[in-house]
Amino acid sequence: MAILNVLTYPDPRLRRCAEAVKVVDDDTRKLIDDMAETMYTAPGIGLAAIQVDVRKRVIVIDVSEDQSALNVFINPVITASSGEQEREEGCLSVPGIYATVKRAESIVVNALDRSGSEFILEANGVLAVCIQHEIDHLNGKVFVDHLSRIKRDRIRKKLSKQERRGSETLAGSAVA
Ligand code: K1U
Ligand code: ZN
Repeated sequence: MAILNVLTYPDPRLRRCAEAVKVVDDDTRKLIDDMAETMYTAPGIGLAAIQVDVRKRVIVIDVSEDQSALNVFINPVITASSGEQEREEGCLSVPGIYATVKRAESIVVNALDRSGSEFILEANGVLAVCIQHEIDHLNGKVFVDHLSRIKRDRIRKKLSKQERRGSETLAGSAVA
């Protein structure tokens, strides 16, 4: 398995739309295993293939306390949604930023599993939030798009500051 590089907002590659997986084969399963390892190492509770620069409709999610319940969704489609919930979200592509987003409370999702078999899952609470967040990624959307322009601008500035500080530290340690 391998740890993949996660793209950081506002990288334009996060804006691309992922394409449906035609055949679930060993390459797809290798991608899933690498994505799961990347998510667990980060650590995070979800990851979409577009975040690791792969334009395929593949998502991994594990909202358990002990990383014991990996959910894999290939070509996921939300077929029903109801209610509303507001939760604080984070994103491995928007490091250090957390904000409250409004989403559906319950969803029904159809997808393929890692063997290519179709399944239907009814989800609510944090799992439903995470599925909606990751499907947004597959459609080129990042959670900050749900926020006001003012908040988005503030986040962009904070991230560029963080990036500048990171490169200054790197440059400093190269000299030392
Ligand atoms: O980048 C991502 O899509 C992953 C993201 C998923 C997510 C989190 C919260 C709400 C919706 C979607 C993350 O995993 S951010 C990190 C995080 O939430 C977390 C990290 C360690 C332990 C528990 C949570
Ligand atoms: Zn995300």
